[in-house]
Amino acid sequence: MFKSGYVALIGKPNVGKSTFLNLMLGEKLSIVTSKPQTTRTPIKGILTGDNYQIIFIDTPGIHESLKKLNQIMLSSIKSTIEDADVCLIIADSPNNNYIKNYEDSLLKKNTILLINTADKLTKEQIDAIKAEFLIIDPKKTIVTSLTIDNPKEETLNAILDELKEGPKYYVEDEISTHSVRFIASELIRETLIENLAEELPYYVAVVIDEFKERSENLTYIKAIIYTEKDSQKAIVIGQNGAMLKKIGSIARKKIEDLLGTKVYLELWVKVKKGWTKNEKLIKELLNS
Ligand SMILES: Nc1nc2c(ncn2[C@@H]2O[C@H](COP(=O)(O)OP(=O)(O)OP(=O)(O)O)[C@@H](O)[C@H]2O)c(=O)[nH]1
Ligand SMILES: [Mg+2]
Repeated sequence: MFKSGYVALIGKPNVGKSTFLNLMLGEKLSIVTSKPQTTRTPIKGILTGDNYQIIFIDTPGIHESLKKLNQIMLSSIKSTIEDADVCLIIADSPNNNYIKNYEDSLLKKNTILLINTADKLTKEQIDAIKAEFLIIDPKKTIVTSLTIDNPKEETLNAILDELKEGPKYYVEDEISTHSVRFIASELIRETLIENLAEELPYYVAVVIDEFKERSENLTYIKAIIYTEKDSQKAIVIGQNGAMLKKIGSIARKKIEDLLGTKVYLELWVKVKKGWTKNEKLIKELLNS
């Protein structure tokens, strides 16, 4: 029997959802940083085996902010849960009150609870997390540490137990529906998050303006980094352009690994006044 289905990855910011996706796919598809709220748009990753196909949807972390950008990021999560066949919830600490807001949708689904960073948790904390999720009645609970234990087989089997017979939606070698262009813009954003202090990463967006294969071994990419204010633009550029140069050189190497060619990366910084507060601009910058 061939099994297939959609698996939504749900959890608070920074619990390891994107780390999990990359582990399952064996590829870096979703960006990962040590800071919360890294993932902004749902990222689809496809894992195909001899008798199964799983489509993972990596979502932005659930949190309780009222800011416009955050609300737009969250609005997609409920529908992702509703469209999924299985929900895999990742938690790395107690206090998962958000779950109450999704209880009705989650109770209709088969759910798996993955307790991550077990290396850092006490037995009491693990028991507290398990108790919090009793209300959604998980089919299975896995206690692990994604970066240490490599729980790929165990989670894969748990997911396959919950999936039903279904079609092969995508061809075998397709691991994502996202373009390399989009993934390249995410790698630039990941580099910005890693190198900019404090809150600033939340006010930047990256849009690829040109993406051209100049030859078999050289790709030319022009990307625009948008900030909300002139003062933020100045920080991204840095003194004598030092910060932008550093971002460019780190991001270029990541994109070269992705594409397998040399990359000529040109970065521009522009101001789009108040973009994180304007629904139309948010949609434009997040989806281009
Ligand atoms: N110590 C430890 N760190 C981990 C583990 N799993 C993930 N991390 C780290 O936790 C951080 C967050 O991981 P992400 O995968 O970006 O988390 P996320 O849930 O996708 O976060 P958002 O996209 O912001 O919602 C990264 O620095 C990971 O390397 C683990 O098992 N142990
Ligand atoms: Mg993420």
